[in-house]
Amino acid sequence: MKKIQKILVANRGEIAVRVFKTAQKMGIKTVAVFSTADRNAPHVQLADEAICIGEAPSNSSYLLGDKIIAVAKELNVDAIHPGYGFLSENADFAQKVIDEGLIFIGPKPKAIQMMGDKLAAKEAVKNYDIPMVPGIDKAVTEVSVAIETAKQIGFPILIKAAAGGGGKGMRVVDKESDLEEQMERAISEAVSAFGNGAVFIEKYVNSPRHIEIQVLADTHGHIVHLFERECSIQRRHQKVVEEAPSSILTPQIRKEMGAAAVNVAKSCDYVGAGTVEFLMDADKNFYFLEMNTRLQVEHPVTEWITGLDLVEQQIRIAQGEALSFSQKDLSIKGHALELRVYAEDSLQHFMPSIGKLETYKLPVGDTIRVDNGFTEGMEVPIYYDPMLSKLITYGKNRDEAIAKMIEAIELYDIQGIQTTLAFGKFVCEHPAFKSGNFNTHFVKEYYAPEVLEEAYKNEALVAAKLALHLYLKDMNRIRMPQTQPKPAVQTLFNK
Ligand code: MV4
Repeated sequence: MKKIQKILVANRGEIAVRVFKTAQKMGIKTVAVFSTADRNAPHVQLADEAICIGEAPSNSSYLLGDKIIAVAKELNVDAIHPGYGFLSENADFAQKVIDEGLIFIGPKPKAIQMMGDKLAAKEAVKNYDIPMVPGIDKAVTEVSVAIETAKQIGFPILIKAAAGGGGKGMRVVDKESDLEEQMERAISEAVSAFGNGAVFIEKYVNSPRHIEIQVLADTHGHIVHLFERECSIQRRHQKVVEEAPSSILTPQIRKEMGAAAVNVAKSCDYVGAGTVEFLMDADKNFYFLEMNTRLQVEHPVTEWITGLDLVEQQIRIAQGEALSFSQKDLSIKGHALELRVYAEDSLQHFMPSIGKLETYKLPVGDTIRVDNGFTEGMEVPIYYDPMLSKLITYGKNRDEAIAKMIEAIELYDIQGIQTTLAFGKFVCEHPAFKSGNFNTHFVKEYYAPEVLEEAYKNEALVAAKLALHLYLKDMNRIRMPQTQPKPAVQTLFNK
């Protein structure tokens, strides 16, 4: 296959920047597409060419597959990288890209489609010896069938939408008398959210951990896994902190999960970079959940512990190269953490914080990486995902990576909007997180705005004390050696 010489990224923000950096490293020309809200965005600045494709709302710009393909053809682009979100897991878009004679940097449309339907995914992996949560792998419409299934596997059960994923349309049912009502709700929710009312039933796994395996598959039949990421720190199915490796996997379980993930990739004839998600229960049993057929937000932690550039691997695979390493060449070195920094107010129910980045200074350091999509002076658009940047830190071990994360959080200087940085610090300093003894309920269990407010208050008090101390020292030394502090100030100082 011919070498890719020009790539268009059908995306925006930090991931577009991320892909352009590797393309440039590889000597590949780059094309950005952008909406009117992103005229001054870094991804537009960085690309060799940039084309405005429409108005700010995603469905007038970044979701216009046909328009993006037309731009790609017009500019003699060889390949389209979809990033994550937007068109990245749209099988019809991938097919159109191919039909127009371009390369889609990702798996075949068939794999995207199969893994996008959770029931089709279960069907695909059936003969590949993959551990599954007990349940029914067919669409359930009859309440009687649901009751039968629930009795077999035992309550509590979880009703899930076949077209769902990411937690949308899930319902826990504790007892038989709630089942009919919850089924009806789940089905009507699935119809309105996905236009597909198919639901299925699984045993509800209590307080699970979310562990996912990165895989790479080339077009020559080679598949490897790049170990795991743990993403249990989430807030309403939005990941907050991710890490690699997981603090609870043993080498044996890691090997078993890796082998299972490679088999999932095999089952759908996977090509490219993909992620196989598992749930892990308190006894370290793991169960296949779903496969994400894109490069994920949290890919940098895997890059840091393996030394691989995943975007480079995606591009090499897309131009027909065979993987240049095998499983035995891969090992884990050190520990990496990622914090997603959102333009949200952690004290106000994580409401989007809109406004201008009056000050926007990012941390720098040897074991600090920031994947960022914004610059000082930019408005944070209300139309897209509110993630500003990803802060990734590295250490020889987990404790070092956590300490570096806390240090790096404090090096940020963002004025003009609220961010989740302090919330990230709260997580990293929490005993449950530090000990590794946590699960997907961490945020629900431990976080309340009051906890952060208290931390802010203490910080303000320390700052006030320090300022006063310096002020008094200064007065004594230079200006008015005899002057006593005013009583009101004295009170604050002695508190
Ligand atoms: C589950 C589960 C418990 N038992 N399935 C949430 C997102 C979707 N991908 C699957 N999810 C879950 N499926 C069974 N049988 C608990 C969750 C879940 C979860 C999973 C991963 C990360 C965070 C989560 C938060 C709540 C629930």
